[in-house]
Amino acid sequence: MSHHHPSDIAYAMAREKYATLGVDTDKALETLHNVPISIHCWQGDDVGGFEEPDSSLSGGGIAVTGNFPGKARSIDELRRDLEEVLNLLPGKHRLNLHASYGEFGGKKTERNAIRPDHFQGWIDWAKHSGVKLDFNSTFFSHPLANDGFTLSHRDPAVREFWIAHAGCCRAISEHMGKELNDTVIHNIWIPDGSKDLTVDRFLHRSLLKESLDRIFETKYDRRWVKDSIESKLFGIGSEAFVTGSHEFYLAYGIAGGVMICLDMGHFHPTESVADKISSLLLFSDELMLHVSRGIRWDSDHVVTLSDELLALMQEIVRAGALQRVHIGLDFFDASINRIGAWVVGTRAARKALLMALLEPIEQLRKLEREQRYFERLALLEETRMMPTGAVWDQFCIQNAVPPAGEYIDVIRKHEKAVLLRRGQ
Ligand code: RNT
Ligand code: ZN
Repeated sequence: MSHHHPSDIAYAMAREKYATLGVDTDKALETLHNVPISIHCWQGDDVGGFEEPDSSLSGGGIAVTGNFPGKARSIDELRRDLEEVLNLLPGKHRLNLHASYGEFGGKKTERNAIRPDHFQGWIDWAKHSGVKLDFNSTFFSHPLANDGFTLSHRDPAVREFWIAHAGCCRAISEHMGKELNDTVIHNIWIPDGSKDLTVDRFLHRSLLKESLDRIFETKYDRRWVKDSIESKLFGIGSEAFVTGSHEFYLAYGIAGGVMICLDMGHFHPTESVADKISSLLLFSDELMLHVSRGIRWDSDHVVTLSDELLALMQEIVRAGALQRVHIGLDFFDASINRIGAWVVGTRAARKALLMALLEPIEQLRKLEREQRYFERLALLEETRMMPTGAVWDQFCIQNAVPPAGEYIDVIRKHEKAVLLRRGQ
């Protein structure tokens, strides 16, 4: 490698500086490259999906705000947008699909009747694009979710419908796994809960437990499918009661051997999701994450390089758990360029991971062991001033994607040429 390009010189200097702290930047970049980030498909069309007739986002504790032009109107447009996104992202990626994103060929297909072939187009696209897949049952935006309850509904017929839906989704996940020779993580999040004081909490939670037991009765080879269950604190319309609370799924997951999914927006605003990692990993083999950014509430803002995000990645790396924690994204913003939102958020997640990998962990552990706490604090402070940016740019260049802020112009041009020409 010739050291003539300014970024090469910057990297050479950064590498030397990190070496003085005992950190090997080349090794960090190699690790960084191999950690997959599962990109959520739903940032591209405001969680609308492509069911017939159009179900779009309604009810169920999720809200998307904004009306920036250029939202993907078809699966074809969504795929092209994703390709644009992938071209601007360094490292390995997965695509996290929702059941409402199947190809139903213009026909109304009930959610308890969806099949693997409705997702064959996505599987082929994934093979072609070199990404692996994850999957989610879709328990919202549906007439049978309008009461605010699905798997924990009082009416057994409603529960049956949703149990069958999850059954279809797990079969689809298995098919995807076999086709891609990989493990698909199938996630369950339900909007179940009540706006106001609920007295029969025990009933709803027993019903949810029963429904989950039924769903997981069917066993799949963990080579192809692993399930995760995602809790929530509250949602719009479920302020007073949420059936699937953290305690519920934590207990269910540990007792039943099902992975927990932690969404960063689904806890009290001052609660540290990062600090849960080292506890959960002692009782569960694996974890799923929905990396998000809440502002005041579960607002699903575009992920940025925040202290919370950095702390989360640090805890994963410090616990040596990169193989056990699956990083997925979950944010949606319709008020800015959606491709830009995807790119900024995904790059931020990987930047945080890089910073965690560049931590002088051996030195920090030594200081801690020796109770030299001032020095530990000082070293942690000084790592903030290290030339991380130069290492990041090197990573982008190695991966043939724009370094630093060079993606901004690419997205601006694409907005003019493609997005602004799309109708609503
Ligand atoms: C909702 C959950 C859930 C959804 C996606 C679309 O609060 O976070 O994960 O955002 O499944
Ligand atoms: Zn989520």
